[in-house]
Amino acid sequence: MYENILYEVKDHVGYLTINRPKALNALCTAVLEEIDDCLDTKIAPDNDVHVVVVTGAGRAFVAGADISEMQTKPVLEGHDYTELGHKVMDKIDNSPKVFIAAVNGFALGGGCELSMACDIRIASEKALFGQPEVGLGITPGFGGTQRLPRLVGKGMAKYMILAAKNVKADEALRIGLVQQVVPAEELMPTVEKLAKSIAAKAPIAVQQSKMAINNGMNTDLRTGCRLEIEGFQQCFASEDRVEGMSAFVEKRDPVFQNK
Ligand code: CO8
Repeated sequence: MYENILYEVKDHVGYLTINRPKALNALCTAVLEEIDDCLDTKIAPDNDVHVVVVTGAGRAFVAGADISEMQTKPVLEGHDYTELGHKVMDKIDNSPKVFIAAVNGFALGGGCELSMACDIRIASEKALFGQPEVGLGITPGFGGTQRLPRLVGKGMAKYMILAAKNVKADEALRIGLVQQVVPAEELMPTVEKLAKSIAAKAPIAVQQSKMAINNGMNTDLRTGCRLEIEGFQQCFASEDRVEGMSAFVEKRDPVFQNK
């Protein structure tokens, strides 16, 4: 039983909600440890869940790392805290499952970083993104200096990080930080529909595509294309590839078995 997060599964989709609304879902150590545990013990071993939605309870997605907690930390403990945050973000980023951030409100600092560790970001019109850390005397510490430029380019990332410029949902869409913006009341239905549509695809094909994109972005084009060939070959050897192509030829919906 968790105190700061909620996790449930509906129709083969996992829903992870950061549930500390009084502190705008700030990521204190306890929250990060609970997310870490949930990723290891509930999400990773569940072969029925291929897509996970991450959102926040109340008016924020996540308003950042917990500033009150950080304020009291000596230097070394602070280092452990940033390691813990990175560990959680890396687990999400490198998971074979697809993570969708349903960004319902403030996504600042560690909140923006949590959304960027996810594969896809869908935002409510009320969402606000930013990396305000330099105003607190720190750099982004959960991957922001690395994931933000990879998503929006170096210039815009520097504008947001060095000048601590927040961007509203429409601007986040324009710069490619989010993939879709919807009215607040449509956020969860939109994300649910997207999650189900991904969950209905061949899991091995979705996983291999995610891995090829992620690993390819960290290498040169030639090596990336080799990674794609390896992933493609694994898919081609799978039963789900036979099912997907047979279903097309037979003009019916495929039934994938994750084999
Ligand atoms: N940490 C702790 N508490 C927070 C945080 C936070 N990040 N954000 C909000 N809260 C708390 C407030 O203190 C307040 O608590 P209380 O009611 O007890 O006073 C409650 O949430 C509601 O907040 P506000 O009253 O401030 O609500 P407003 O609507 O007036 O403002 C804002 C909302 C604009 C989001 C404002 O709360 C704010 O600016 N929050 C801080 C945003 C921020 O700077 N985030 C970045 C944090 S640093 C970070 O994420 C670095 C990550 C890497 C760390 C690595 C460490 C080694």
